[in-house]
Amino acid sequence: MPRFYVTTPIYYVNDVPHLGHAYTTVVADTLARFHRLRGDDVRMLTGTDEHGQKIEEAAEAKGMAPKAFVDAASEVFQRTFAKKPNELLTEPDDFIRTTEPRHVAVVQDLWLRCQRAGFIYEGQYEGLYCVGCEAYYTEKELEPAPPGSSEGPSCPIHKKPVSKVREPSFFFRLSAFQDRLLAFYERHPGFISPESRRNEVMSFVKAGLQDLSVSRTSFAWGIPVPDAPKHVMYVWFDALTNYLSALGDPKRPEATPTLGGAPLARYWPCDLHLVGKDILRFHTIYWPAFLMAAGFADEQLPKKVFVHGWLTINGQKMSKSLRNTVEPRKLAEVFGADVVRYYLLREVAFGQDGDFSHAQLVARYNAELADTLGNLLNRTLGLCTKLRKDAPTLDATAGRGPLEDKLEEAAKLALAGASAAFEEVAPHRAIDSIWALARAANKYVDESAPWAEAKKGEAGAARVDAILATSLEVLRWLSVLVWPAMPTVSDKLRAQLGLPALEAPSGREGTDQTALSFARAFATDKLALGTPIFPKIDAERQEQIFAELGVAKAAPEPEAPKKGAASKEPKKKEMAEPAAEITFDEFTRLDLRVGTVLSAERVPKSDKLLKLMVDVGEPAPRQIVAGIGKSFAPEALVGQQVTVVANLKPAKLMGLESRGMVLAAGGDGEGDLALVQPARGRVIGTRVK
Ligand code: ME8
Repeated sequence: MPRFYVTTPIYYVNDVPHLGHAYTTVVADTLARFHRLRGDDVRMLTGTDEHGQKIEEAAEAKGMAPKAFVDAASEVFQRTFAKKPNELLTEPDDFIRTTEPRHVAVVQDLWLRCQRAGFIYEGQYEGLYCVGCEAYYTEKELEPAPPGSSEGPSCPIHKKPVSKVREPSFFFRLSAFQDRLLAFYERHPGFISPESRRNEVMSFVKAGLQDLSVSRTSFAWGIPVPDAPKHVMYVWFDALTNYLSALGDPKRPEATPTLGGAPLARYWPCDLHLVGKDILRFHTIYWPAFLMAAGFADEQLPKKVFVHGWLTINGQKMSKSLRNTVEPRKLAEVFGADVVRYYLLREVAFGQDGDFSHAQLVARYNAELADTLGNLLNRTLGLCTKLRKDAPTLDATAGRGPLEDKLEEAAKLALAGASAAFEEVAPHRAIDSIWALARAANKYVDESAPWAEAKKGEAGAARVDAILATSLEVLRWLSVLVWPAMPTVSDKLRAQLGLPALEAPSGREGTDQTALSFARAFATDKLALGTPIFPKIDAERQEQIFAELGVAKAAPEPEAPKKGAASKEPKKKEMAEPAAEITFDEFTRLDLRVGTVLSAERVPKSDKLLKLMVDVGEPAPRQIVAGIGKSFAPEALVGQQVTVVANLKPAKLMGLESRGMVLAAGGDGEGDLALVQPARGRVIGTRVK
């Protein structure tokens, strides 16, 4: 039975839910929805991390007892991500809190199993601890104190001096797992994604692992160590176990409660842990080592940890003063939850660092939602009303031609591309594939020109029906494809198409609703052209929205100096030596044009090169060989507008003539290029200057 168990990190309750938390949770929810649509038996888990020194101190600062503090704080996370309906339309199947008895019991049991197997022993800890990270540091990893300062070295993430800790402690024999972890990573190359993170972890483990202090005696807010009441457990031993405790304990089915009648063990091992890059090592080193120590075989370990990058806000590090402008609730109120979800999924190649920019959100909203998907719906339904008002069905069979074949092909490519991308945890590529279809459909309406066929009277009638039925069918496909990312937009699309909302419940196997067949006839008696789903945001409205959110007022925080490898801050590109100055006349010698990609295919034996046919407004399209194949699936480029250097001297690449160049930004990593595109659709051939 196909199953899919996906988790987010459990969030610390000393903070309020912010855009970073929303990011991981929305991606998890979108992937969970995709699997539900496919008919898989899905379970999605999120929750709150409520123990540890950091939380104890936060409660104290508020003058509250820790339990009362975490109850209130967890409730805010539940309202944001779990209770229905919530601001971002996320629907986890469970919300785990680490203060719940069901969690505590499983953590203590896991501890005992590690201890009985000889992997936990008692000793004395002496070292450096950062409360912000709830992590131990070696001298080498810290930032030295400024010369002349009386303070000690600082945490590279929190920039605050670490504390010296000397106390009795239990240790986890992490050093014993170095070889086994490396062998596990070798045998399961997909365990850590993306590849660059896998390499990072492997080098770290190869350099040697030290035993880990896993209990503390200097504070009390934690899970008690069994038979050692003075000790509370290290918060990461406690927190990581949530992924298991929420399911009960598969190693002890007799002690395992049930979920809807089925043993909880049904979802283990976990298919996908989604985490930010800040908590990479905890999930890829400690977590499998704890499980191995407790007797889990390799095939009982989690299948994949996908590590995503860091979001900045309008180019700034996320900070308390900026957060109010990007509170998930406020954004959803202003733009709608679906739009926020779309933007989070679309803007950043999942895995890379990226920026959340309000201006870019509005630009994408207008170009991709209003002008592309919204426009396709409005014009198609408008044409149906205008040209075939009272027809109860439209049949494409008689009037079908090569344009319909091509669009059906594009729909199949989009479905295959989006499905593969969702499976590969690349939601941005899934969206690319889906929007390639929406663009192709708009182009199809332009090219097939049903209004011109209608003018031919009887002679054009079959073509009119074929064009309208085919456009409606593509919209039906789109309503299915967008559901994981934008569930209520899907409902609205379907309501206007006269179709029932999709339902794909969790926790049981269902039919595969993505197994679409391309129907030749469309029932039109229930079509209901409604108000536009995505009304355009003009400059005035944008100004209003920004004022409402306080976007312009958010004062940029000064950049903290970046040192050390483990920085939580995003990398900002150092501007390389600027190129030599040119005059304006020299610049105008560059002929930059807006073009549209008509077709794209991989160049055999190259993973980097794509052969594109690009329409730049000339009588025939141009062949351009572009080195962007690691960043884009060919089908995702079809229909995209690009900026072309049109007067570049032709060159041969792998034996293929290339006439021009497609502009893209980035490119010092694997697959992180972004196309340079006009923010709104432009007429093909428009000069860029
Ligand atoms: O680390 N960009 O909790 P946490 C992208 N309790 N993602 C971000 C982000 C940003 N700027 N800020 C936060 C903890 N996140 C532990 C986890 S798991 C057993 C215990 C997201 O509240 C991202 O997923 O600090 C990151 O890993 C997580 O929030 C950290 O949340």
